[in-house]
Amino acid sequence: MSWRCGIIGLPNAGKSTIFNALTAAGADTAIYPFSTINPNLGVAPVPDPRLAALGTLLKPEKLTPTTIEFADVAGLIAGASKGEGLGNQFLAHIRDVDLLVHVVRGFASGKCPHPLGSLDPVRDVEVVETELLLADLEILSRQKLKLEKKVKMGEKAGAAALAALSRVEEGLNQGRWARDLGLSPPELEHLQPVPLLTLKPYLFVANLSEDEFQGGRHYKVLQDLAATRAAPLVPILGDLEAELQDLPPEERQEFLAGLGLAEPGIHRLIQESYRLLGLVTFYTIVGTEVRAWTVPHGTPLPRAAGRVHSDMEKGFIRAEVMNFEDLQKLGSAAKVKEAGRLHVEGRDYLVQDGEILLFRFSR
Ligand SMILES: Nc1nc2c(ncn2[C@@H]2O[C@H](COP(=O)(O)OP(=O)(O)OP(=O)(O)O)[C@@H](O)[C@H]2O)c(=O)[nH]1
Ligand SMILES: [Mg+2]
Repeated sequence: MSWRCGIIGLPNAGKSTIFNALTAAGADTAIYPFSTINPNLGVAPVPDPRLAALGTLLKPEKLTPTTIEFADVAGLIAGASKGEGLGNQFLAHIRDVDLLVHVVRGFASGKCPHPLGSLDPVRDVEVVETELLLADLEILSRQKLKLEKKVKMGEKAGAAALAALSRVEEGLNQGRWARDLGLSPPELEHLQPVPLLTLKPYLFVANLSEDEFQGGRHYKVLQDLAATRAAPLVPILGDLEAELQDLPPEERQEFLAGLGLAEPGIHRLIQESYRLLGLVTFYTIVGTEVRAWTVPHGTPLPRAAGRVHSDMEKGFIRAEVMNFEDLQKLGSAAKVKEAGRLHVEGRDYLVQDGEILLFRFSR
């Protein structure tokens, strides 16, 4: 199982540029709109100070971070939900992502004109959000028609589903997103067959010029807007961060320090995405490799073992569990055990963020 974040926004907002900064995939970027047509897919390593500390402590031959996927799709414009631009394709490509990353342009550029003629992040956000909302209304109305037919034919279960869909439709018509309607678990169950965009976790990226980043007007306005959506906003210096990928790792830090930054904005973007998706990290130390893995919050041990290998899930017996802080403080697994801080857990135990797991299983 992997998690995919969809990068959305107007044409020329810098989506592919940020995708490249995240994944080093080298997707095409261009000064003209709709330079991306087919989605670019790539994985980004999840920045993890704990994994780095385990590397320093244990000196393994191999240190493998966990990853998260990003999809960079075509830009969307007003009317996309009715097929304008690359509308329908665009919408099909983001139906199956787990989280929406909305890139908003906060840089002026003579060589790359804004598709709407001026820099105005609030207008830009509204254009994109309106299309998401209209696209959801469209898909809801189609699903409702199907259900209404079933109810007429006497299918009782359809009525409750229809009520859930109508509630979302009503909310959307008032401009309220599905994710903000406080839907109950049974309602969410009924919405399963309808991949609503406005139900997905959501965050903003402000793609800024250096001037804007140092406290510009457009950046401030975007911060206020994101607060009204209760969505995180991550500032990124898109073109500079994409260039960072071409530098050797040791020079990247220097480059960032020159800009007064402790770490790249894309790190925060990945971490925020991870948090919004409700994911946790556990670690394995096997032979000469220390490796980080991702599971959703509340995952029982056998399923976590299955991330590593399906045989380990099938034959799961138990796991030895330590937490990162204990290992860091005490210096070795043997010392953690000696101090009585290593515990043995069975199949009902739920993995906690930052645990180091040793699985015991039968073949
Ligand atoms: N000055 C400046 N230019 C940028 C920045 N980010 C991207 N650009 C430039 O803006 C242009 C468009 O960037 P892309 O990444 O191709 O934009 P996109 O959102 O993927 O565009 P479409 O795929 O056409 O929808 C390119 O020429 C980039 O070099 C930035 O932060 N500052
Ligand atoms: Mg693009």
